[in-house]
Amino acid sequence: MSVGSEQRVAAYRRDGYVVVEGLLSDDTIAALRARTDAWIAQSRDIAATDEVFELGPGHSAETPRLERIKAPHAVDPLFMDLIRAPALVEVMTALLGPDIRLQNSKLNIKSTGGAAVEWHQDWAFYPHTNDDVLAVGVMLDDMTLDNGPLMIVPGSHTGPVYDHHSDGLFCGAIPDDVSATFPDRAVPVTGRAGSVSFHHVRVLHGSDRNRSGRPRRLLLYEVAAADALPIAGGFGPFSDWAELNSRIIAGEQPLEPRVTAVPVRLPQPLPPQATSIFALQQQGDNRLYAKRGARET
Ligand SMILES: O=C(O)CCC(=O)C(=O)O
Repeated sequence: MSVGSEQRVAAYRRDGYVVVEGLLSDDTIAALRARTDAWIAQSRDIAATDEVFELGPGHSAETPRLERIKAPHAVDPLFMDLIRAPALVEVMTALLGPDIRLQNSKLNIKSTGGAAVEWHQDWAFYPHTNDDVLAVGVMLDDMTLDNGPLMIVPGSHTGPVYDHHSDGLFCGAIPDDVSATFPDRAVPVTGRAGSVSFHHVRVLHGSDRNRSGRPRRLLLYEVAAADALPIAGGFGPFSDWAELNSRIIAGEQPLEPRVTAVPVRLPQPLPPQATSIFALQQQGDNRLYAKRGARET
């Protein structure tokens, strides 16, 4: 079966996600892990979240709690080269068409005990002119049931776009009374390191805390059909044609955006700390995982 096979495309259209086991080689994963370990070591000298490093609660030089590297593709060419790797491009073009563009990337580091990510749709953070947009998730570690794997509600990408606000501010998480039904309908996205998931921008997802003794590092790329242009969000409406084109992964950037009847709600207004999904979610009250976890411990 080719990596961009018809069965995989059909599964993605039906479920809103698909996982390709063993897509990347052990050598590739080893290189990505080595770079990640170097960033974790570097974070010992950093006291506050900045443009690249997102630090978690309790971070210190002795016990680094680096939660995220922001936009690793812009920091190290290894990460830009990876998203252009033929095996990844074959799947992405099968799912999105021949012209595709990288929107952003992030490396989520969920160490032992690392926090949950509350239920959300990526679309709430970065709506586009059409929803041919997905997240590529490169598993740098085995994603297992106990280390806080991505949880996805299959088929939810064709359903409603939910409110992600709390007390009138964008918090990047769905209210608990709505998300309470999601855990029972969700499936875990597990796989060996080197496996890669592809999830639709509107699919409902979240992930629990890491209850294992092993790290769970997930490298995420936000990728769009090139005719989908951002309306709002971190990488909002573009201002520089050359910069936009520099992120083309395959094909070319068309001059005509494709505008479809997609539901859009702006990720605004923002709370005081809007440095990442982690910071946003902590400031709101939409925290199903955190509240359930607190009851269990
Ligand atoms: O790292 C995770 O478990 C999920 C992250 C996620 O959904 C996001 O960063 O948008």
